[in-house]
Amino acid sequence: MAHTLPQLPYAFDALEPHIDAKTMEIHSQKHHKAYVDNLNKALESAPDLAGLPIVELLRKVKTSAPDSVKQAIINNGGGHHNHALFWEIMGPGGGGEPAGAVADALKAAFGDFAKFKDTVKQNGLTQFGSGWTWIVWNPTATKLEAIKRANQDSPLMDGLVPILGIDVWEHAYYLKYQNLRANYLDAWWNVVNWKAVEAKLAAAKAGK
Ligand code: MN3
Repeated sequence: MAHTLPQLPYAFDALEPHIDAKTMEIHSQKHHKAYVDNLNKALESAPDLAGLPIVELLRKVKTSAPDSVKQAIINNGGGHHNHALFWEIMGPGGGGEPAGAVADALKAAFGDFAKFKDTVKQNGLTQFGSGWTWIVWNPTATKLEAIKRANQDSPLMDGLVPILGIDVWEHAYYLKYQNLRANYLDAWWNVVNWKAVEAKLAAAKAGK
C-alpha cells in the first residue's frame, strides 16, 4: 500500500494574502510530494512496515524500523504526516477564536487565548533552523501541550497526538516573509481552521 499525496481541500490561492499561492503550490506539490515519494522508496527496504497506515508507522518507527532506513522513514514519514495535517488545519475564511471543546481545552492548558498564541509563537521563533511548533494532545496527562520539534520529527514518535502545527521551515514562508518568521507566525492565525482542529482533538481524545 503506497502512500499518496493528498489533494489540497482548497485552491493554491485560497489562503492569500496571508500565505501566497506560489508558496502553497511549491510546498504541497514539490516538498510534500518528495516526502511521499521518498517514504515509499524507504519502505521498499522495510516490507513489514509498508502496509501500515502512516500514524501507526510513526508510532512504531523508532522501535521497529531497520536501522538502514529508520532515519529516512522518520524524516519522510514525518514530513508526509506533518504536511497532510497542515493542509487540513488551514483554510479560507479561517481565523478568529475557537469555540467549544478546543476553547475549553486551550483554556485549561494555557489560561487564555492570547497566552496560547504567544506560546506557539515563541516555540516557533526559538526552533533553531527547520522544524515545527505544535499543539499536541498528551494522552497520559490528558491535556494539551505546546512543544517544538526539529526537522520533520513527528510528535507521534513520542506518544503525543498533534492537533495543530505550524511549519517553520523557510520553504513555508520565505517567498512572502523572507527572514521575518515572526510576521509569518502572526499572520498564520488568519488561516487556521478551528473546525478541523476540533475534529483532530476529538479523534485524539478517542485514542485515534
Ligand atoms: Mn514544509
